[in-house]
Amino acid sequence: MDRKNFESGFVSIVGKPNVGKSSLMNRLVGENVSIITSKAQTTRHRIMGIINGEDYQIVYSDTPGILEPKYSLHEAMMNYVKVSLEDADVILLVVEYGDQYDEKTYERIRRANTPIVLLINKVDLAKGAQIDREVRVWKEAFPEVHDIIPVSAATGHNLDRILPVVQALLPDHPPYFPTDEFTDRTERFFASEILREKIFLNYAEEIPYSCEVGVTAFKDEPNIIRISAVIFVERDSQKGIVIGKGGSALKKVGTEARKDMEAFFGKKVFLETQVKVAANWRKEKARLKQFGYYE
Ligand SMILES: Nc1nc2c(ncn2[C@@H]2O[C@H](COP(=O)(O)OP(=O)(O)OP(=O)(O)O)[C@@H](O)[C@H]2O)c(=O)[nH]1
Ligand SMILES: [Mg+2]
Repeated sequence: MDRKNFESGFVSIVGKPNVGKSSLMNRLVGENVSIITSKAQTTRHRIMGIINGEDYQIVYSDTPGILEPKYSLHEAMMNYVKVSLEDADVILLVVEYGDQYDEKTYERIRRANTPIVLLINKVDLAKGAQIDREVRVWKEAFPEVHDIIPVSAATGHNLDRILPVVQALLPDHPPYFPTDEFTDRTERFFASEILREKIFLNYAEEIPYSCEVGVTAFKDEPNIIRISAVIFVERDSQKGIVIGKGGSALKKVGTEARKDMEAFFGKKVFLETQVKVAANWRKEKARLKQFGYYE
């Protein structure tokens, strides 16, 4: 293949929690690489999603929502954001309809010296004229942005406008990844994320934030994938909540996760789950390292 005119680059999707970064990521990549829930701080990692064209490769990075760190897990999450901003050839800054510019969050993005495409997401919640006004307000508050596109990850509105804008900003570069890959992450990672999504969806208050998932075995056999996972909680009292009366809560979570895993891997899955305590893991660097948050 003639690689002379090949364009390739890193496109980092950043923004505050819950604005729809992962929803956009999945739409742009066309695969469910990132989990999505209505709760803030769903995404904890930098996850790459790759699309390949005839003469280009785009490596999107989904990132955790920008926040003020309160414990070590948050620090690790914000480090993913920092590195993704440093690596970026293009920044896709996502805000949601109704958001306003604030210096504290956006100042360092402004300083990144990288072209910024601002996506105002969730415009399905707005009326026509309101969208135009919102675009004007952002343009005034953030004049450095290269382009502003009002979009909806939910309805698909204007999503086709993103690719040409991003493509025009890609540098000449050979592909970073083999052109048949759509992510940098392993099957084990996706298995653990799918289970974590079901935990976010099924439990209230602190539980989702207190849980981490580790996949201890992933055996890809001819007709079935056998997966063993451990759900770590922070305190003994949380174990009972996660398991539920007679194991009912955990059973529901496990069934929902298994179904999604089967759809994702395109294969029958046997999923076995256990709940263990990893005391205060969110604050313990050594634990976070073990869970894959630090290299
Ligand atoms: N109405 C509407 N809701 C949306 C849209 N895009 C995403 N959402 C919803 O917003 C919520 C958050 O979406 P995510 O994609 O998980 O947001 P995120 O920015 O990745 O969130 P964190 O990972 O927690 O930072 C979910 O309930 C989505 O269904 C949209 O275009 N319109
Ligand atoms: Mg997310």
